[in-house]
Amino acid sequence: MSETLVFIPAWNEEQNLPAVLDALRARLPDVDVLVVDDGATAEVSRAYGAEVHSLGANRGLAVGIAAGYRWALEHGYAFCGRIDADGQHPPEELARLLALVEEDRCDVAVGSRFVSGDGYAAYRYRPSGPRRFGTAVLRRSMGLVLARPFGDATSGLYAVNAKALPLLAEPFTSGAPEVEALIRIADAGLRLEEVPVNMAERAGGVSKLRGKKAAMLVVTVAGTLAAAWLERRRRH
Ligand SMILES: Nc1nc2c(ncn2[C@@H]2O[C@H](COP(=O)(O)OP(=O)(O)OP(=O)(O)O)[C@@H](O)[C@H]2O)c(=O)[nH]1
Ligand SMILES: [Mg+2]
Repeated sequence: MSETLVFIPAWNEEQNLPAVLDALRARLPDVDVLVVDDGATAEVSRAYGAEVHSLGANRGLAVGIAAGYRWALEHGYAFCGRIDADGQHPPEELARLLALVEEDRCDVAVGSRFVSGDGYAAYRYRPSGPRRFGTAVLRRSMGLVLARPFGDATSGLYAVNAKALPLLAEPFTSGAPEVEALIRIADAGLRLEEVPVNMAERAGGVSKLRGKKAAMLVVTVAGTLAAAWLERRRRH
């Protein structure tokens, strides 16, 4: 057993998983790999050498994320990474994030398209149209709630150490689990780093985040942030 687990939430990603699992194995040969499967991906995941945690039916991304961290917690891993199954997260970027937590430079490292530095140019990702508005609103409100700037609050590219696992293994109650995760991490006083990374386009299949759903996400995120803010005021 490795001291690091990398998990991949996956729902109907059987076309994309072979390339993702091969690339992950090539760049990070020593980590254990878990696919949190909501359907259609168990067989291909095993064929490409991953462990599979099947949820049996489509339970939603929020459930899949908590299940991945819970697996890492219950199996005693010291470090845990998360990448998407659609090929958007290059394994070399995950490797950079994992190095940060392994070197104890932070407790949680989140890969970000919207911050610059370390040779990553500013404005290398310009969301288009409605997404630009959504990300701007989200960035401002995250800044308020976390009391620090945070550019890419819906990123799913993560590396965390064991201190963060109990927080992230608890079920997420909103439709914006990544935002909820960041709030939990900040509230617990863990060291959080937003790290510039490059991301690719989804390799194939359809995004679960289109049209009405994308608009709903903005509403959901706003609700999650407002709830966190009210909860804080109640406690003070
Ligand atoms: N287990 C599980 N995984 C899911 C579910 N919904 C999405 N995923 C996975 O979560 C990851 C992110 O989903 P995407 O549809 O790519 O969402 P996104 O990256 O925010 O949106 P795009 O930028 O348009 O790709 C992918 O690996 C999906 O397969 C779900 O209901 N259950
Ligand atoms: Mg995606």
